[in-house]
Amino acid sequence: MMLVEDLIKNRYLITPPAYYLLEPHYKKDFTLAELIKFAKSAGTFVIDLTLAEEFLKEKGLISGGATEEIENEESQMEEETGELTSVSSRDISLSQPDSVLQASESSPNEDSTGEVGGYISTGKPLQSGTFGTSSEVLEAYEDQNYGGESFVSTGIEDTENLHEDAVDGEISEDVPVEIPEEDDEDEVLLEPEPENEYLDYSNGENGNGDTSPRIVYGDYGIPIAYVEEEVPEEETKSYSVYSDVQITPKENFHYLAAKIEGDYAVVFDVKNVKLNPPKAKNASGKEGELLVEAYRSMFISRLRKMRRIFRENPEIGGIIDIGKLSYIRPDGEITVVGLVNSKKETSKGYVLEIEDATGTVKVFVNRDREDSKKVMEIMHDSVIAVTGRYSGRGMIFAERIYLPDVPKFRRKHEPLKEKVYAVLLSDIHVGSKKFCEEAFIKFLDWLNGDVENEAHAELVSRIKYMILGGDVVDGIGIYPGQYDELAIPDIFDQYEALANLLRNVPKHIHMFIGPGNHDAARTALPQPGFYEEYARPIFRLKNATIISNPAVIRLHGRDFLVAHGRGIEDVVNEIPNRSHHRPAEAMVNLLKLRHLAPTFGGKVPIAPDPDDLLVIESVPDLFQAGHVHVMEYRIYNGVFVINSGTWQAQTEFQKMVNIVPTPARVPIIDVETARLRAVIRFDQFCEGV
Ligand code: D5M
Ligand code: FE
Ligand code: ZN
Repeated sequence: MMLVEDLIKNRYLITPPAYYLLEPHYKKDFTLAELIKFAKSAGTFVIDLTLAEEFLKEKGLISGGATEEIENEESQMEEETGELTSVSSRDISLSQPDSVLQASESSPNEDSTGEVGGYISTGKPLQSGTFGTSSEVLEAYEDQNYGGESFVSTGIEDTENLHEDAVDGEISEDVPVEIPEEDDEDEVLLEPEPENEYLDYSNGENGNGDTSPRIVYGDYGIPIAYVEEEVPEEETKSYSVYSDVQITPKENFHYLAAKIEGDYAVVFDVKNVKLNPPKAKNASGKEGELLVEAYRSMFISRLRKMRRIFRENPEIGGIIDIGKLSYIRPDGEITVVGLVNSKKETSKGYVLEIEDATGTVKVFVNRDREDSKKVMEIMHDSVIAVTGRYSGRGMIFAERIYLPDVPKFRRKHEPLKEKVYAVLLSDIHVGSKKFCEEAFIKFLDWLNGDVENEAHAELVSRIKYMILGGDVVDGIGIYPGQYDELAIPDIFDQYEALANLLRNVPKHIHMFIGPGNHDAARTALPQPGFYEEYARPIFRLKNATIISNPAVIRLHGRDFLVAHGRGIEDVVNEIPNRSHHRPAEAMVNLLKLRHLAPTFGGKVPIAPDPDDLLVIESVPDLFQAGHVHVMEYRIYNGVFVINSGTWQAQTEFQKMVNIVPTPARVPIIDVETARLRAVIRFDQFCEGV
C-alpha cells in the first residue's frame, strides 16, 4: 500500500482498480511526482481507472484498455478482503459529482449490488462508515443509486484528516502545493474549521462530491444513512452557541484533586458486550420471528441472571424448574423462580402467574401472610422466587415471596488516602428555552474556583469526577410541540453548545457522559451511546468518557451504577403510592427487583437484545438516575440511591402533567463513602424557579 500512503501524504486519493493497475509499476516505471503531475494536469485529486490507464499509456507501459487485467485483480482483491462487493471499472471521477449521478442513473444494473463507497482498509478500522455487505443492509438500500469507485484508504476516515496529515507530511518537492487563502468566516468558532480548500470542489461539497447516503453503522449494526453534507464540522457556520463562555481557573486557586491520582474504570458498558443475535435458519426466515426469538433469549437471560442472584440468598433453598413440578412429592415444599406474567387480586389475596423456561404456574398468596405486602412491589415481567406447596393442579400456595433484592449489609471498602469528590448531574437539556443557562454558567464559575468561602473551596478543590446521566441536550422532535420550546433548534448545534460549556470544566475533572431519551441515541433501552455523527463535539472533549445507559463506573474501587432512569416511569405507573416527585423511592423499587426497567410493553421501549443488559447484576455502592428532574436521595441496604435532578426549569408540557422540577441543585458525592457530601444550589440563577 506504499502507493496509497504516498498519495495520501500528498492529498491524492486512488480508487482500488487504479491502485491494482498502477501498483506493480510504482517506483519501477514511474515516480510519485510523475503520477501527481499527471493527475494535477487532468484537474483531479482522485486517481481513478481511466486516469491510471491514460497515465500508463502516456508512459508507454500499456497500449490498449486494461479492463481485463483489472477484473482479475478485482476478484483477487475480493478474495483477500472478503468484503468488497464488485468494484466497477466505470469512468467516474468523484471530483465531478454530476457525472457520478449520470453514471449511476445510466447503469442501474451495475448498482444493484448495492455497492456503497467501499474502502479497503489497511489500517485501523473506520469508526463509522465501514461498508455494507450484509444482506439486510443491501436490501434496505437496494433501490438507491450508488455511484463511484471506492477509495483505497489507509484507514484514515475522511478527507478532512488527509489535510491535517498533509500539513506535516512529506510533500514531494516536484509537486508544489498551493496554500489556499484563509477564510475568515469561521472566526467565531472555537475550533477552526478544517481547510477544505486543498481539494477543489467546485460545488463546495464535502470531499467526494457524492451526496447519496452512505451507510454508517449505529449501535448493534443498525444502519443509519446520512449525507456527508450534514456533518457539522464540514459546514461553514456563522455562530456557535456558548463559544463565548470561556472560564479559566481562578488564579492561585489550589486544586487538591489535580494532584491526586485518578482511579477510574468503566466496568460495565453496553457497547462492550458481545451479543449474538438470532439468525434466520433459512432464506424464508421472517424478521418478526427473529424479533420474537431475540426477546425470548432476553427473558431467558433475565431468568438466568436472576436465578444466580437468588442463589446468593442463603434463605432460598434449591430452585426447581416449573416444568418439573408435576414430578414432585405432593405437599412438599418447593422453590421456583419465574417471570411475573400477571397479577390479580382476589377476595383472599393475590394470584400471580409466573413462568420460567420450562413452564408456567399460578401462585396464590394469602393476604394473611406477611409476604403478601411484597406483591405490591412486584412489577410485570420482573422475576421473583416463591417458596410454598404445590397443589398438583397447577397452583403453588406461597409461604414466602422473595424479590431478588440486595443484601442487607455492604462490604466495607478500604479507606482512601485522600478524599475525592464526584459531582452528579443529569438532564441538562441544553438547547431548551428552559435550560438554566445562567445557573449552569455560575456552576462552571464555581468549579473554576469562584467560591464564597473556605467550605466551598474545600469542596471544589477535591472534585475529581463528574457524571452526566443523560438528557444532556434537549434534542429535537422528542415530544409534540417541542420545537416552540427550543432555543437551539438543531441537534448538531445543541451538542456543540454543550461541548462549549463543558470545555470549561477544569481539565483534572474527568467526566462520564451517558445518553437519555432526549439524546441522539437509540431510544430503546439499553442505549449503547450517542450517535457520534451528531454528538461529535462531546466525543472530542479530552477529559470525558462517553458511557452507555446503563453503565457502571468504578471510582477508587467504588461502583457507581449510572442509568438515565426511564424505568422510574414504570414504577410510578405500577406500584401504588409511588410518585415522580419521590424518585429515590421508586429507584429503590428497581433496586429490589434488580432491574432498571422490568416491564415489557409498558412506557419504556426495550430493544430486542438477546441478552438482558438491564439486570442489575452486581450490587453497586451508589445508584444514580435522572429523567424525572427531581433531586432526591436515600440509602437502601447500604446502597446510596440518588436522582440527580435537572438543569431545566419547568416546561409547558411539564406544567400540564404537573411535573415540578428541582433544577440547578448539585449533589457532591464523597467517593470514599459513596455518600452525599453536600448539595450546592444554583437555582436562584434559574429563571422560572
Ligand atoms: O422527562 C421529564 C419528565 O417528564 C419526567 O418526569 C418524565 C416526564 N415525561 C416525559 N415524557 C412524558 C410523557 N410523554 N408523558 C408523561 N410524562 C412524561 P424528559 O425525559 O426530560 O422529557
Ligand atoms: Fe430529562
Ligand atoms: Zn429523560
